[in-house]
Amino acid sequence: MTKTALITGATSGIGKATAFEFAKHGIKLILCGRRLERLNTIQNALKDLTEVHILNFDVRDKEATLNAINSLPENFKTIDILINNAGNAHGLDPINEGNIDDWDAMMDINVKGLLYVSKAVIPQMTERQSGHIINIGSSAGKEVYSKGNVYCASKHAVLAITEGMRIDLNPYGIKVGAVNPGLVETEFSEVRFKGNPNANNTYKGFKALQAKDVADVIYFAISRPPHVNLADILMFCTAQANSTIVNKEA
Ligand code: NDP
Ligand code: 8X3
Repeated sequence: MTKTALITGATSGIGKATAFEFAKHGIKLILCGRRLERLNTIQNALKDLTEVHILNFDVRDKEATLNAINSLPENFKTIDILINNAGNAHGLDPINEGNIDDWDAMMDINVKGLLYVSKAVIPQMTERQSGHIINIGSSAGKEVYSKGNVYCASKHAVLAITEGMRIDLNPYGIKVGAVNPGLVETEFSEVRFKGNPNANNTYKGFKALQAKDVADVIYFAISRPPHVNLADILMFCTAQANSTIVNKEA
């Protein structure tokens, strides 16, 4: 039977690559993000592979999130797979110099936004006693690094929420897991360093993970047999050993 996946943060990076990977396998898609033009372009690019419905909302907006997901058309109402991917880092500052707006953005989007989307989707999964939720965490959710403070906290929270979901949704047969990448070359650094022309230096001197590499792993996770759940995947590019050790060319 054709499955339907809802992907947040589908306008860019990991979410967009996951949409393309899922479409190749004929999975019906509900693609979410704030940049409507991009959603339209992606919907158009995928329309020959699968059915695509777009939802244009900001995950920080509780009402908009619940309304968008609750008002899906009949043929997209049953969500089998939820990929909670929307998120970013904002800033890289020592805690004593951190910007409160950056802190709000990370906690509101990465943590509360993920909860709002999950709140809109989980009841139908518990009712059907089936479903699969993958939360995109980070190596930053496993290990705190210098100046990572609040971003790391938000991703530690994603991991705690993932574990909590897996425990609470266990009686309903719902699969819950996290995919936690290290450095992935996406728009992530542009957002983190807001307009700084050196933002992309983050990925210079080594081959970082590409969005498609992460999408491949997400597809692998959702395509396992019914009795198999990949609970927690940590993935790095070969050049990266942990959050602080990256083997870069001189
Ligand atoms: P991108 O910046 O390329 O993509 C981020 C996506 O999140 C965009 O589609 C953006 O859509 C969406 N998004 C951001 N804020 C909001 C919001 N308020 N409401 C709705 N959607 C929002 O980054 P990545 O693809 O790299 O990031 C995806 C996830 O992967 C994030 O959770 C990130 O923390 C995580 N991650 C990234 C790593 C990396 O090194 N790149 C490593 C580990 C984890 P739009 O702006 O259109 O709303
Ligand atoms: C993104 C990876 O190392 O920039 O979550 O925090 S890192």
